[in-house]
Amino acid sequence: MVKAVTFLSAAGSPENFEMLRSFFSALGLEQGRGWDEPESKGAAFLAPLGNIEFFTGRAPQLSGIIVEVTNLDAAHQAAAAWLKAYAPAASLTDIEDTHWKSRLFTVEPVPGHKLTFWAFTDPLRGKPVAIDGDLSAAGMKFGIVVARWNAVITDRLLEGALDALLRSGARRDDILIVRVPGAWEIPMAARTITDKNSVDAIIPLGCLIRGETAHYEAIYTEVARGIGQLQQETGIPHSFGVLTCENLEQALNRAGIKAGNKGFEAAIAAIEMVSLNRKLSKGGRA
Ligand code: DLZ
Repeated sequence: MVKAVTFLSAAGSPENFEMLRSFFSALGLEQGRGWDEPESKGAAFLAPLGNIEFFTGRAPQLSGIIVEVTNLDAAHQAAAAWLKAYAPAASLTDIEDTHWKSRLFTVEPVPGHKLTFWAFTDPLRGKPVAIDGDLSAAGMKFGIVVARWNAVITDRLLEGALDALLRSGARRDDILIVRVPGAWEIPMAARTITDKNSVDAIIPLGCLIRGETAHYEAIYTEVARGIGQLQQETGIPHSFGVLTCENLEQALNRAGIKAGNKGFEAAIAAIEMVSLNRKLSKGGRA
């Protein structure tokens, strides 16, 4: 059956032929098998997809060879660079919007060889590619486990987490806050909460400072492993709001001074994962 559709175009002269070959190569089109015979020469360029389209009604403002691209701005830049180097007098339009949710530009690298490059403004045309969790915490229950060690930092993480939950619609009564001595104790408390209380997610908050913690690596590895394992075993989302820092300054920066508040971020991640889990357990509808 049909194998390929070929658009044949007479270059007009050997100079034009070379110019067109150079232009299409510059635009990144893959070269196909051309020919070189005594009486004629041909250069082929391949596109991954070809269409034959018919229409009635309003014309879609396209002229010459029509090339759909994935990145119109990059194609425009490549065309402009080529024209500047080889054909400064050739015409290149600005990128403009069309009436069919696309953008396009036209270029005539060689007189009589007009090309229209275009791309959809929304290449997915409204179809979501991924299922995302929403950021509404209404109707969700959370357990926050916060370490007392380095409280000057962990109190700020707690403030950030509560801010995120309450601003996203959680009720204060639906947030259980548990304090533990240090980061080491977080997984154990988290396990008891998930066993004995009905929560939708756990938000662990702690702060380990390398310079002040002789067995930093040992504590950190075990806390991270414990929280990860709990998440896998219980199927309840556990975010990770345990800071691991070189010094107090770095910790302060991550607790709201400069680089955001990791408690806030951990709470948002928990909300998103609860929402995502709910969607996935209902069959994955976005
Ligand atoms: C012992 C200790 C040290 C040295 N440093 C920290 C730390 O930086 N952050 C933290 O959350 N906890 C620390 N801890 C306490 C341990 O996590 C644990 O609470 C104690 O060893 C008691 O089991």
